[in-house]
Amino acid sequence: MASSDPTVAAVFDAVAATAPEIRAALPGRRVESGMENASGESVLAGDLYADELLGDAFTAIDGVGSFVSEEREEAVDAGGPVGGGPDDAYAVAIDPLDGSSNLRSNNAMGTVVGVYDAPLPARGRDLVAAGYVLYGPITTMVVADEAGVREEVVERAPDGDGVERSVVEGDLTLPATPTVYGFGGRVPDWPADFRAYARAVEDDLKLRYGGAMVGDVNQVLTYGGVFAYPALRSAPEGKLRLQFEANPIAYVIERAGGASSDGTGSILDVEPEAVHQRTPLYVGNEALIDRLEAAVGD
Ligand code: AFP
Repeated sequence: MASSDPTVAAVFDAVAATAPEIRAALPGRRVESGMENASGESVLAGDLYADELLGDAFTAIDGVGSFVSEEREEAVDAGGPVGGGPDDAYAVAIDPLDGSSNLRSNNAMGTVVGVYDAPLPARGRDLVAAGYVLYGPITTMVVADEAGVREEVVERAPDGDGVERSVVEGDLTLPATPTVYGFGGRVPDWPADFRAYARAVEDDLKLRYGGAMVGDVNQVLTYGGVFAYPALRSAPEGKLRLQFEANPIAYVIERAGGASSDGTGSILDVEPEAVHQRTPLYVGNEALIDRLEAAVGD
């Protein structure tokens, strides 16, 4: 069940088509590239490979005018004016390999994608679709758009030519009863108000934190609960990037019936200032996000 918008469908076709290639390349690309990305983080060969594959794929899509990536300093022109007009192209934002530090420990990783109908950096409200690939025991892709949220299994076709995609959940919604939580950063680095919230939440929920946002968010989307990479005492803006991590994940969770916050309101309303700007990210069941905003809100 592809998106009704042909460009959105083409973007997720490209993401699905590259998923087996990225996954197959991971074992050989656990090494440091010796480079740092625009966020000052060390880059693995796997990050660069995924970024190159996806960048080439998006550039080939007529309806994509530009894209930004965690691994690239500036937006890449993909051939067309971007804006909200009927003939304008979309802008795509990607985290090509989210959780790449999990490569050494052989844990879950993912690819995050957001499709905006505005030039980047853009507000999350300008998203027309968002989703992620999860490289877990199996490769799945979650896609959220105006029709809702669905989960697909993505496998290489038996003849090796292309991929087979099967929708395993056509109407993915956040379970009403929360059961898991996952909070990033180090406890001593949590501000006192968040630490108090965390202590209260952990009495009711089970800890599920694997160090890759995509895997941890997928736990919340599967079992209900809350994921946070909070504002830290050492980094009040948190760690995660708005354009290609927080906005797409917030869009998915809100489309699935949950809520998102930067501590004061929906992530999708955060004012965009720069492609690599960071934001605290809290997503999950609405009541847990309301409690979070009551605890840390200004
Ligand atoms: P890497 O891509 O460098 O592994 O970072 C992953 C991430 O951006 C996000 O996926 C995780 O939620 C978060 O960082 C984990 O950060 P910590 O390593 O500080 O827990």
